[in-house]
Amino acid sequence: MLKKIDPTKTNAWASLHELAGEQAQTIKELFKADRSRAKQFSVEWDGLFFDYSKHRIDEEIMDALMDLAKECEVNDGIERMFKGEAINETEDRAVLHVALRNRSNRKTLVGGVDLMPEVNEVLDQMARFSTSVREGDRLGATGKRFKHVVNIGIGGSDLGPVMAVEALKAFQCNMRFHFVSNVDEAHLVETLKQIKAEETLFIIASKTFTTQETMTNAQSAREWFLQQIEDEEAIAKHFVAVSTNEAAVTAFGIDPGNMFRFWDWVGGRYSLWSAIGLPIMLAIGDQAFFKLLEGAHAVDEHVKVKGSQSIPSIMALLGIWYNNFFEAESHAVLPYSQYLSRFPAYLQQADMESNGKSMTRAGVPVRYSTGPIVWGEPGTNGQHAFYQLLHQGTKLIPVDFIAYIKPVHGNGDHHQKLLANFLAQSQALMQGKSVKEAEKELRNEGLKEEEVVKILPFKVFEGNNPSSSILFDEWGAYQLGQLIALYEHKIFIQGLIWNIYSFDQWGVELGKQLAAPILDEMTAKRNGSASSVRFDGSTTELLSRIQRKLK
Ligand code: G6Q
Repeated sequence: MLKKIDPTKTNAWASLHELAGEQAQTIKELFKADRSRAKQFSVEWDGLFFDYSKHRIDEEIMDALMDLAKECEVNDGIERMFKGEAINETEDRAVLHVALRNRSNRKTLVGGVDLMPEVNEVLDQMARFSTSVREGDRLGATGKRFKHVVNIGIGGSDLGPVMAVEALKAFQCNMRFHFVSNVDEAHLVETLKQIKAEETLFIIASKTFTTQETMTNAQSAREWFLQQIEDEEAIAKHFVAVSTNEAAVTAFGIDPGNMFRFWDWVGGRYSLWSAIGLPIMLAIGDQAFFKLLEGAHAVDEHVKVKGSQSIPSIMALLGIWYNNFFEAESHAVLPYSQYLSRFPAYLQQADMESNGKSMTRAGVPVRYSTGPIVWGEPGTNGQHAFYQLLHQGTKLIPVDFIAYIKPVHGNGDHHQKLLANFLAQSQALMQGKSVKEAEKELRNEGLKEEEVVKILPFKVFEGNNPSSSILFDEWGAYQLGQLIALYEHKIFIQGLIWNIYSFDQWGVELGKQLAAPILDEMTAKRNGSASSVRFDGSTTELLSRIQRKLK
């Protein structure tokens, strides 16, 4: 069980409050005062460079943040997770996505049973399957090779694979990958327009195999398929399932032999390392998929050894510094890579579903701010849009910039420009532009005195906006594994300090229940039955309008 420590009762919390109040020097001034700052506040590790020198921190503040981690017993929490304790207490489950990428194959015990043989067995099954599809040994019902893979799943059974397939597109085979998640028919219909049934492999991905959206899309896809290929037996060749629920998979009509298992100790949003990652393996091949696991495993080992001193822990503590001592409400993640265009959306779920909690582990409401609003878009696109608010808005928004040094493609010119922008933005956010600098610029432009006076206030940038830079030497599956795992551990460590449970998601479960009575009501009305449920006035009004218009 995780310890239940109120972070606000620690000595470090009180010190941090004082330090935040006393802070007089800007980041720019801190750089001027200390030439070794960039070296002191950066970590070079396993082909990546984590620069956190552009933050409102000094040695004393970092020491106090580390003390906070110590007083909240972060290392103890990390150890309990790796040991397979049921740290997801509200669901009485262990949290072992780390076992899925345990490339050392060291024993990982739950209830005295080693999980690794089962994990490896499923990985082997995935590898055999993906190789046979990629190499054309496994064909569709009419003897054609698969050209399309359609993954039907939502939330944790969608966002990870979507993000990773996009992130590693440069290394993909020539099949096309589609992801259908929304129950809005448009998502499925527009996908089906692009494919031919006889060339398509459907993956129905659902941990529970009961999720409304996924089951609805899966049924419709099945019906569509049978309209194209009028042969029930062809289903076995074109539909596979990824789930923990064998009974429901069988009931749906998928042969258990075409099912890839995972386990209840894998949370949905932490499941891309499991069979949920099957589309990723199909896209990049089993060897590259194993590299992805290796990258994440390397971070796991780093966290195990370094604990609260690890990179994810530093990321977590910096987040807490702004979230709890400067009232920052959000956190921007800005990858300078088109391949990472879905990374912020993926992270939104990973972070906000994990740490969007207001109850402590002791079951009493928190009295402090927990998980931030996570958002972002790739650079440089964002620069031409919302960066205005980062530079001159009224909100404090810490930023993570992400990039890799070696270009994936040959044209160095594009990449140089991309990296120049990556560097320029973090620099500008920190330095800002003083009145003096802005005035000099305007005068150099040859503006008249009265124009300078008029326009000057709008040209000033306060600066002192904090950011981290995560810079990889190169880009590939290994690095993506590292990147995701860095954030996973960051999220966990923040949850440990905030004294919340990061691995349940009752808010999401609520969403799964809410629509049911309304849908029942709609069906009842369509069948001419009397209303059975009383809704609030607004819902009743909206519902009857929908029904009137649908008649
Ligand atoms: C993830 C959440 C949630 C879940 C989806 C899909 O951590 O629990 O996003 O992944 O609701 O659930 P199924 O995989 O059971 O369909």
